[in-house]
Amino acid sequence: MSSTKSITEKEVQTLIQGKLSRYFGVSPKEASIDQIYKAVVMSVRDILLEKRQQFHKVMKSKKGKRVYYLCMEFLLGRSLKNNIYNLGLGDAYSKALKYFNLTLEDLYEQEPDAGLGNGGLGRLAACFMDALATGNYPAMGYSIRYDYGLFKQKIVDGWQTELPDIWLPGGEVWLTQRSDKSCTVKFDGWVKEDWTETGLKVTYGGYKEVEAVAYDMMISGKDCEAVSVLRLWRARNISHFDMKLFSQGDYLRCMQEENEAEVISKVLYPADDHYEGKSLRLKQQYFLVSASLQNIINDHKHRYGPLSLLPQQAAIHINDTHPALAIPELMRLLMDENGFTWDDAWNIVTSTFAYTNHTVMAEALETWQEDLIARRLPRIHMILKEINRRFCNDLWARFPGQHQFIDSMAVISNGQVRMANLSVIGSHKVNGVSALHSEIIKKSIFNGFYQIWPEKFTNVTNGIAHRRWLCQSNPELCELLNDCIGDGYVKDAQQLSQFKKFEDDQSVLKRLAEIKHTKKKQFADYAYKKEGVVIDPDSVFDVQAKRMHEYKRQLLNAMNIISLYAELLDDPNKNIQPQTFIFGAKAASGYLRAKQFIKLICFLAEDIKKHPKIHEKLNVVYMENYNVTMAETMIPATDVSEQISLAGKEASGTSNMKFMMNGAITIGTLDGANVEMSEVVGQDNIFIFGLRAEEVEEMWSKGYNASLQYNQNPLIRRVIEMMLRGFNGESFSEITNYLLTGAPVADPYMCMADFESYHTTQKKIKDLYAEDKMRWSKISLNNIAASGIFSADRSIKEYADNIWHLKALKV
Ligand code: 26V
Repeated sequence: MSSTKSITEKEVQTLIQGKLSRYFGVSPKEASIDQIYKAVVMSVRDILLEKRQQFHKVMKSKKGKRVYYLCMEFLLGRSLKNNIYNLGLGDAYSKALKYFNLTLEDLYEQEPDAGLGNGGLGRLAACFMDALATGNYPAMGYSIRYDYGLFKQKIVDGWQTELPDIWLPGGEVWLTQRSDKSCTVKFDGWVKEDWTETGLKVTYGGYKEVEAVAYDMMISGKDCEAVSVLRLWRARNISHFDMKLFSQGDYLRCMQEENEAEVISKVLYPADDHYEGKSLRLKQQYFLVSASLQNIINDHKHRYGPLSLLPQQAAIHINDTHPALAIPELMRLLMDENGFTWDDAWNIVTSTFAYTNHTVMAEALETWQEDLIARRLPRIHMILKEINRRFCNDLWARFPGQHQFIDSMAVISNGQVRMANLSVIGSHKVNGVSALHSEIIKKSIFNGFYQIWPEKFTNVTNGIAHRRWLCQSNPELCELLNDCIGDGYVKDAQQLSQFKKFEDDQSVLKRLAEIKHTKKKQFADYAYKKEGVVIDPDSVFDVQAKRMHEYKRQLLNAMNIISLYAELLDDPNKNIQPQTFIFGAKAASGYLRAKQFIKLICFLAEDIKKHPKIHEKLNVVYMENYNVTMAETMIPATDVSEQISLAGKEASGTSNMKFMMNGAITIGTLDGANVEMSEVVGQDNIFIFGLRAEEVEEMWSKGYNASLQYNQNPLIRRVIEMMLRGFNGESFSEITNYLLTGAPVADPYMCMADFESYHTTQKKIKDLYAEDKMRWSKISLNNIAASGIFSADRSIKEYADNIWHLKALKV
């Protein structure tokens, strides 16, 4: 296969010019920047398509196994820079663009973020597509082509408001419509069962059909043969115009039907914190699952023939429970459309699926009302009942009389369908996303299943696409790394460990500090341009960037800032390390508590500004509309990474890994992947504080008393007092009530229990920054050197080896 690196500047220029003339009818001189951006994307897309086709040929001839990754979210961000970097085309494109009087950076700025995800779960899926391609694994992701991605956040007077994210005008150019892959998905209607000589015959009638139209996006890997494909489904009304209705003048009904079908792929659900049993969400899930499985089955039959071979040829991954209806849907397709018996179908299903759990938060666990499923998906409902009946029968035989134990594992109970239980029962492997989380699920939500099938449970610690999060967003640091250890880490992140040899090299440490300063200046410029805020790059940048949620405890961070503010109000001349606390976070639109936290932080920021002398030392910045692209400039500029969730609640976290790899020093609890970070980097190079997961459990079982913390700690009292008195003219009594007297429990995420420990650890980390810059750089270097294990390449290899039994394709 010819390498894309051999494509010349001249060829690129001709490609772009061709696109401009063919699609926009303009010459290079007449073209607008938007047209040039699109022409450039089209040219990259062509290169990717060509590469994919060649890989496809090899895949076909080798008849190897493939992995299909089902996920309701892919938080991709921008793609142009990633693809040009991965394909090694930076030089050719930069030079070709001179002819158009543009730089690559100009064009990167034209691209909207593809924000088809909420947070960690969706970004992980995107990072995995990159690692799959780089590892030469034959892979396909499936999701929905939402018209609107995650909302745009606008903060008006401290209050978050949401605006639609219209990404398609600039983003669609990455997508190739595949009319040949369309299929239909059926909803509603009735099911009739007839016992015939050959067995049970199921007839499904009276349904409404929706067309699923495929759109493919190619995702490149680095210096490899493979290209991953992300197939996104769009819902389209089947009969565009019912002419009869139309000629009778029933235009509105006609339109309404079209609307009902197409609304399925209109918008991404903007919550990742609590589950709501909405009919539209159920339809989205089934739409994704049904279209994808039909597609997988058709391809399989076309390529290999008998479906009995499916488990040898396909690994299908259920990413969180959102695509769990894939389990009954594959049963349906095998039995109703391909004549399999229940037992044979069930064998295929349970050897094909694997499932990842991403949360233990009770309110995020999906349970659908049984009657909603019965109405919308009558055939799936029947199959679910049968899965449940057979499973419970088996359990009764094994555990006679243990009613409660059996009920806790049932798929259907009390009129609710439990998707997590379904996912475990229908999969051959179940994994958590960090060592701690994988232990917790075995002890808590899946304990019963763990007793029955201990071998089913495993761990794969999350990882990040380090080529995006390090190589592309921090080229300055990569230059230093290249000088010290060569560039082997680009394809093998574990080689970052060689950087440790330089921990006492003063010139390297000095360069590291300079690079951080450069990245901080870049971010300060960006923040000024974007939001008009002034940030001092000589202050320490302390960053918490992630979804706004009680369990992530941005409130604990705010409480510590308030205590610093109190100290400086008492003594404005106090000599402290100037600090900038930066927040980036969206709240789910209906999550009022999270919105109050945003307001608290914004008003606190305003209040501090009223004291210029204090403001010089203590600055709070709330960055509006945090997204992937913002993260790419914010993370490399960070000195202190805040990973302060209540222990036991954050399944893994992935921003913690991105910060670490960019040399930030972590202040965090022993939660999620922080535990493994502290193991690999060593206690001396991370600032751990607070209760451990088992201490949290113990405290709850004994009865957590929030007001005790308040009574015992004068600093907490002062903080609460200040919140009550208010900032920027507004009292935050709802938050103080939440902490002190909240129902059903006060301070449910134990901000007060961890306050003291957090506050002292904050002081330690800031003192270190103020007093010993060389030691700071040394710790920073150690974090970079130890971070290689958190590459998504490693995670994907573990999935491939231990869960999917998938081999990389050697070309
Ligand atoms: C839940 C729900 C509930 C219903 C409404 C829509 C919706 C959308 C997403 C979710 C999933 C929440 C789970 C999640 O995002 N977990 C995060 O997964 C990351 C990747 O494994 C992990 O690093 C984070 O710790 C974990 O919170």
